[in-house]
Amino acid sequence: MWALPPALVRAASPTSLELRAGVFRQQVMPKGPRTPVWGFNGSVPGPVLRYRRGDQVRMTVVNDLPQETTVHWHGLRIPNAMDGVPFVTQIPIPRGEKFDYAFQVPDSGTFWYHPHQSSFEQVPRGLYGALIVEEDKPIEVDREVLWVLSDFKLQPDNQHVEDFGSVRDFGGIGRIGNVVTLNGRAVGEGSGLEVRSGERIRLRILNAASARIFSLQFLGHWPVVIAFDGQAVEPHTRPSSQLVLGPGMRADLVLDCMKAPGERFSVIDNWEKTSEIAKIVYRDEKPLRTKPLGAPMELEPNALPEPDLRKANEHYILFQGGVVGEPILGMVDGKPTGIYNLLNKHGLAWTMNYTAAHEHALMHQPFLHLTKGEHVVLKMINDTDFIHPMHLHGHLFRVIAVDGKPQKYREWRDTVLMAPKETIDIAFVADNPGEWMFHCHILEHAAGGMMGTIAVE
Ligand SMILES: [Cu+2]
Repeated sequence: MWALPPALVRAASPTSLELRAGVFRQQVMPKGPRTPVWGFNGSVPGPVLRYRRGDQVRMTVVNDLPQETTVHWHGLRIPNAMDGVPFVTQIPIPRGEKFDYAFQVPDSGTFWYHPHQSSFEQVPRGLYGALIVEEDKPIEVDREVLWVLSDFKLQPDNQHVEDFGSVRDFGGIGRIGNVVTLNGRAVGEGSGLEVRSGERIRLRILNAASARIFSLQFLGHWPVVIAFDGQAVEPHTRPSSQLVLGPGMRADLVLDCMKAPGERFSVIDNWEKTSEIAKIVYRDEKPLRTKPLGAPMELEPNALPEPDLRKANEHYILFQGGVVGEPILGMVDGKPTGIYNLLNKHGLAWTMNYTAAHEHALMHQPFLHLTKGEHVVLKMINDTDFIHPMHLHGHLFRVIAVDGKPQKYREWRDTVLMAPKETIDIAFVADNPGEWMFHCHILEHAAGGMMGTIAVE
């Protein structure tokens, strides 16, 4: 479990760094052979990149993979040319070559990085890592812990099931692994969070899975959510203390460990069936304090442009498709195509505003044109029978309403879960010029057509 004493929690990564995407073996399962994985700098997850707000960062990505790649800096509001989207913001990095990313880190928070090229294969093979930007004045905690959650789909010999990119995953619920991982290792006996009674932990959680949704519950504890997707939210506990994280989403929690020395509690995921993700193990040690630390939990918010709903323009996005539900008709490469041909001829299953995007054919045909500085309400209408974590690049948005019902926290996010048949209103100011991806972060859905670009010009 990656825990650092507070003194070491200050920014630690060099602002100039080489990130090498390569192939190697890692002991994922407690027993049996190591698993051949793809990862950054020889580990899954890749190195934790840790900066301060305003740092000027330079990252040389070296591609030692058997295919081309890019790196996307998920949640960071950076210039379009650095966004790492193949054929939209850059030519993918060929095998054996490198690309320099350089940008200033604009916001504090918990972010991450991963390829945007063939992400349905490259991410679930292990190419992902956390990128943390410290607040100027961090809240007071005893220590920080990072949990990167994901999964692998492994055979009994610990090798991958080599069915990346199957049409069944594209049109269904995505590639769900049979091995849940925490910081790159299968969850199980070793997944213990050792704590001292009385201590306050800031727990940063990232869901880096390609398709799996987590609904976490900390038995015996009531963690307080202080940020979603890196952005400060009014500190609050979730109903029944359930924290739902779709692919790509992050949460920062404050965990006051107020149970007695020697006690143990499970952290469970009960999204579909209940399973244990980790154990909170209290050391047999004199409590650090007997009442929770009284320090404030509010994070200093980032200076995000506030959308004015009175002058915002409304735009609509209709999502259709999937292998369950109404048959659909969509446009592929400018031609109307029925669901049968969508799937069987093109390997596509989803449409946004009646268009199914080919990964390499979507460039320069944005489905929405916004004027720089425009205040926007996007009404997302999910006409499918599936849940989708929708992710916008280059901007943060406020979640305003769900099925017309105003939201209590109106939280800032870069990825929002859209339940089947649900309508979600998000609002933002389109202030970052360029062509920005807007796509489902179930990476098989994105590859299956559920993506497009929004032009800000
Ligand atoms: Cu989706």
